Amino acid sequence: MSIQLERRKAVQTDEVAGYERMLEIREFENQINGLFAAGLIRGTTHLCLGQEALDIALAAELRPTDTVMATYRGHGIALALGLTPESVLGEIMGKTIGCCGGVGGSMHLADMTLGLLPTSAIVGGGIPIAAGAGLAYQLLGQDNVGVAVFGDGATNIGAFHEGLNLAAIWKLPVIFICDNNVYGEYSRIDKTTPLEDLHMRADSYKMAHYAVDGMDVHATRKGIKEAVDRARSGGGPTLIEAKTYRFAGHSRADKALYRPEGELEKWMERDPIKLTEEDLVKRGLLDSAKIEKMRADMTKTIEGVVATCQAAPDPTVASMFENVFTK
Ligand SMILES: Cc1ncc(C[n+]2csc(CCOP(=O)(O)OP(=O)(O)O)c2C)c(N)n1
Ligand SMILES: [Mg+2]
Repeated sequence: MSIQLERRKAVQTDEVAGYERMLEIREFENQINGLFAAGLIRGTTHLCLGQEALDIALAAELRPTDTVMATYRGHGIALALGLTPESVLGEIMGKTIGCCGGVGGSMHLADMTLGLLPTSAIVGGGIPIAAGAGLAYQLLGQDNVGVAVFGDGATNIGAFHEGLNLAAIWKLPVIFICDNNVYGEYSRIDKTTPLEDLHMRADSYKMAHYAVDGMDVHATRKGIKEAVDRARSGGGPTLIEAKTYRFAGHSRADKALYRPEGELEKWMERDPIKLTEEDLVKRGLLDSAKIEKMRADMTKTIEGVVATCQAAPDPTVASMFENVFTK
């Protein structure tokens, strides 16, 4: 079994491994901040800090044969699904060891063996693509599912409504997951969208829909499982709204000064990593000494990944034209 599939299996079979992956995502994103400031990452980058529970829940409930379309805020999803930190950071730093050979960058992460189509910067763009994957599975008679993960802002895009309508009328095996992290770029949701519970929009397509607590890995897994079971058994699509919060700004150096005072602190009381630790300790699966060691080990591991990626070769200019066509 490849290392990627082993990593995927770990989060599906072991809750402590799931917690460890959340730490990996957190540490990874914290390092990216510093690398960006040091000029070692070109272009831009969007951190998923605060959204680790959703990433792990997805990876735990989906099979590698399902298809996932995610957004530019996709580092955590890629790591959770099983891509190695070297292949994700290598891609972000534009190195040949990256999952797309270093020519894609932070917003274009992919691994077809794990079902991750290239992540995309086009807001809402993944929604019709996931519906298309669902249509393919329906026509082929396979019980795989197409999944689109997108932000709250994407629910105001035409592709959201077209994708949901098509999936509903053809009862496609698709799961639409909206990570409602309260902000779309630099705008608070209440400035752009006239309703709070975005999952209600699925009502107009007669589609199953509900919200889940996106800070709680168990609640999110339960919601995704229900949708997966419905899709695999021919029951059609579901819109899930995961209520989360973006701990960082929109991208790179954005300090998010537009946030009301105290809002971040209030959400950080329900930091998904903290909630998971409390749960695992309560159930006797971890204790504070083990947690401290896991955190320290993860910091070292990711520092090692950074060193590996810094030392890795840059792609040639010619490699830009290499994977453009397929036979
Ligand atoms: C089709 C399209 N329109 C506009 C943009 C510019 N844009 C980039 S991110 C963003 C906000 C999206 O909000 P949300 O879906 O909540 O994502 P988040 O910022 O939470 O990641 C916009 C409008 C884009 N990338 N694609
Ligand atoms: Mg958002």
